[in-house]
Amino acid sequence: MGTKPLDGKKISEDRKEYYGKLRGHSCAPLWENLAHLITPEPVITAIPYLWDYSEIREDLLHSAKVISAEEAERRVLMLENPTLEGKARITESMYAGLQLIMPGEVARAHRHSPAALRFIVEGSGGYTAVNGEKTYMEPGDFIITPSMAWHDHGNDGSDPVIWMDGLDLPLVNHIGAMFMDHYPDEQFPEGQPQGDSSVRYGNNMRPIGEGPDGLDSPIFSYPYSKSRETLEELSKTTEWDPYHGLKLEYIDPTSGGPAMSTISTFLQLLPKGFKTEKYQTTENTTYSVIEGKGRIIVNMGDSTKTIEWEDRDIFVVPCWYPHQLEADENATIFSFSDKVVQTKLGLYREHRGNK
Ligand code: 1HN
Repeated sequence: MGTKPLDGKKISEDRKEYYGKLRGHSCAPLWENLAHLITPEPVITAIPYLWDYSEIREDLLHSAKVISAEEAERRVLMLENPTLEGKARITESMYAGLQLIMPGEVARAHRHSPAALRFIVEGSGGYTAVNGEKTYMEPGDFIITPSMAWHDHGNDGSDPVIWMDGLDLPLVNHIGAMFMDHYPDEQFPEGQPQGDSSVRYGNNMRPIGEGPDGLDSPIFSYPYSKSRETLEELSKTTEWDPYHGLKLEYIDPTSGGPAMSTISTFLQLLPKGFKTEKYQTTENTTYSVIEGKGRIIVNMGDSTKTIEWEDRDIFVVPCWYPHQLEADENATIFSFSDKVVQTKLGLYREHRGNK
């Protein structure tokens, strides 16, 4: 913004002087800015990009030599979109990182207003406790830490445990409603027994008097063993969606709505040889590949960008980039996006096929 209009016309001296005076009064002329403030279609800074797990795994493991989980509080490599360096964003609206917890370590209890998800990438014996209810995590499991829920993590196993964190941090940051508390002890006191929330809410029943609150799912662990089996069974009887293959959304079973109130979460199966039709959405999506390999072909305007992915890679497709997914082997992919927020705000759009 400034005194140079977008169409490159020179500004007259009186206008310049007038604009200078306006700045002094904390005002600015809309007519000089309208064309780039309101664009016919999204103008996005973030770019489609892939983090090669085999490359960054080494960097992440090295972090354990540099800092302890105790000192770091959370030993995480943030995945920053190359065009959003220093902004802790993987896309315009979402944060993602890879967290490492070594055998015997504890990541101390805290809580904050941004909501978080964990998607387990590697290792067994890791656990997270949400308000004192502990859940062990296996690769492919999806775990929710709702806004302001106390949480700590640990590793009772013998190998490093690595997961992807996804947070709505940029959205909360933008709004300003940021809060964080540290629990006085390293771990939050043990609460409900392991598996309690799944028993209570995960069997198509619920204790009477306990209804949905419209926020996050009371089930905070969605094990891969179950979700993978669901995909597998459905794949035998369901027709493939030309734009998504077979894509399921994680839901809050008490409301039928999205599992999280600010982050949409999905698990998707693409059979070997499948290529999706061209698809464009305002969602900003981060993908974490669990099994298989293939590529995503993204339309960049004048050119196309092909990004090859395989298991454990993480890649992003920001808002409004037309794209197609292609699988060379049966592939399962987890993804998260801001769709639920956009939908609530009436902003969500998608376009199927060619224009
Ligand atoms: C956080 O609390 C965790 O609890 C992970 O594991 C990543 C990124 C930004 C802010 C807080 C965690 C985070 C985070």
